[in-house]
Amino acid sequence: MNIGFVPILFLLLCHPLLRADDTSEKRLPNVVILATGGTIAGSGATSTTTVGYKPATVPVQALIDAVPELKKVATVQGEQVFQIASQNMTNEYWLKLAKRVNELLQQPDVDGIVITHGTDTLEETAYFLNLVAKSAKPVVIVGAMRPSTALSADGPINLYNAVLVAGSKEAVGRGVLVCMNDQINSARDVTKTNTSTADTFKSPELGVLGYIQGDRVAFYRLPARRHTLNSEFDISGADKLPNVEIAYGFANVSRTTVDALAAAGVDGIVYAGVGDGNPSEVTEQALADARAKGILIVRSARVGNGIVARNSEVNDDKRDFVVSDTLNPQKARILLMIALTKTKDTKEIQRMFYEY
Ligand code: DAS
Repeated sequence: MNIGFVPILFLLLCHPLLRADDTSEKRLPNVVILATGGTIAGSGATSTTTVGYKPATVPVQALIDAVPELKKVATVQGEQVFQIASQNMTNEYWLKLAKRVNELLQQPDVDGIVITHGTDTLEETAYFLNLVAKSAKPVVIVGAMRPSTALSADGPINLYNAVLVAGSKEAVGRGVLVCMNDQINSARDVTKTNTSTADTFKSPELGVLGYIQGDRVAFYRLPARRHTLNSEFDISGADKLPNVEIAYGFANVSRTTVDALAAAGVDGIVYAGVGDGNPSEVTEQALADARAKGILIVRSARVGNGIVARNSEVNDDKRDFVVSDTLNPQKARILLMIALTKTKDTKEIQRMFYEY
């Protein structure tokens, strides 16, 4: 049951950065930078090496030292949580990062958190934290599309902007945010849309939440779905997460992938269907057979935008499938994984897909 916006509003008004009489107004915000790797921490052989560089080589303090302007806008401290190219992200890394984020968010002297991250799975880490971070304080995820050694490296300005947003009053209560290319996107809607360009992160059709221009943080929208303090999920006691994988749809698809996942004993399968999440007759039967073994099935779509609706060309009621609403397959996988830490009831899980 959605606890609604009013209690959140009350919590926000108690937030140190929002209490006008508080001395916190006079000091710079305290922002912790948690580094995890990626291109933002990458290095190449020459200043024009924008492909063929090595990600995840530059340590967090060097990232901070490369942007002395940070001292103008926040008091920052850095922590190297791990150092990976984010295509190697795992549930274990996610749990480690989420627990450290939540520890820091409970500290009264921490006003916001920035996470430097590879761009390949950045949207997934952002959405995972959007579901499990337990604070209204800003959590901002940032990456780069050019390594730190490149001409016009985008990492330094992205990091500066991310710290600005993480220390801002305006960002309080808006869920986990992704700041790159002067834009502020919500964790739920943002996705990587280009393999190599600096403007790769977009929220197609649903749009950005705001912009950073000069030192101004400007918001124009609030996220519509539940997140952070308004989330029912808690991973504080978890040391592992359910195993959910994705099967991809295409013309002439066979049941091989779905059967292999079922045989591997996954807890859930997200099907990236064609059109509005359609499996072929062959793969629909494979999904039904997997469901009969107790595996949760979510129909998402490879299309990337729009609603995957219940009982459109598949009788989801009869098959006991869940539909992803507008979540793309990689994000539907995260919500199903987190949902399975609480329930296997498909009606409850469908409610979650309509609320988060
Ligand atoms: N391989 C990419 C990653 O670490 C590099 C990047 O774009 O950050 O996600």
